[in-house]
Amino acid sequence: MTMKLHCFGESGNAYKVALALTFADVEWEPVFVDFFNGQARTPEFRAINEMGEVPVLVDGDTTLTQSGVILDYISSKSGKLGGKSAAERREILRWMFWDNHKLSGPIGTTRFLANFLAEAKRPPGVIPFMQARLKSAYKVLDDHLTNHIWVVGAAMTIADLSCCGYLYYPEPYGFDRNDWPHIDRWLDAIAATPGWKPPYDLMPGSPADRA
Ligand SMILES: N[C@@H](CCC(=O)N[C@@H](CS)C(=O)NCC(=O)O)C(=O)O
Repeated sequence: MTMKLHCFGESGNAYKVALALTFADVEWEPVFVDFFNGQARTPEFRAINEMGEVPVLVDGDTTLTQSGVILDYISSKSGKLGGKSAAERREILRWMFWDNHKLSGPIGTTRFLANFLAEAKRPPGVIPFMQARLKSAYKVLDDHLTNHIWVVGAAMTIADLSCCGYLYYPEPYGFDRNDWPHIDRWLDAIAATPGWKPPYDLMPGSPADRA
């Protein structure tokens, strides 16, 4: 049965899932959520996800939210992109929790403020504050990748896909690949995987639609 991914192009958290579905050779189709016109706040959407967030994955009778949970489900169900031992699986979880808290979460907010919120509504000082904190996170990842080809183990896993989700987006939010050579090498390696596409080619909706 075809899995349905409720998503929109700008969502880095949905992009992680779209990449995992693609790389795991799962049959899936996107269901566009009109986030910028408030669809995620409607009662109809809250009935699918009480948290009012994308991504949502629907697989038959199973509905899942939170990208980390969804990535774990895809990996368990497909037998791909997972750890090779209990210790590796824990290490994958460790990096996915770190990503949600220190990397993807703050990037999502910073990128939204810097690109999608009207300039007049941007709270002064918040963007530079977030960017300074994010620099520490980029350094943690870049340092880790100096002596690891992949985030965990000897092959690409859902930990890589969780951490990379936002780093391919073109809008400026303070991350420049040229500053982080090991992240740069690792992003190239993920992008060389068959089926990889940039976010706005893999999911419906992009800033161009609102231009
Ligand atoms: N921790 C969640 C974060 C999900 C999230 O923040 N999604 C954004 C889009 S990328 C969203 O739908 N936000 C709606 C809102 O904050 O109102 C995950 O990993 O799935």
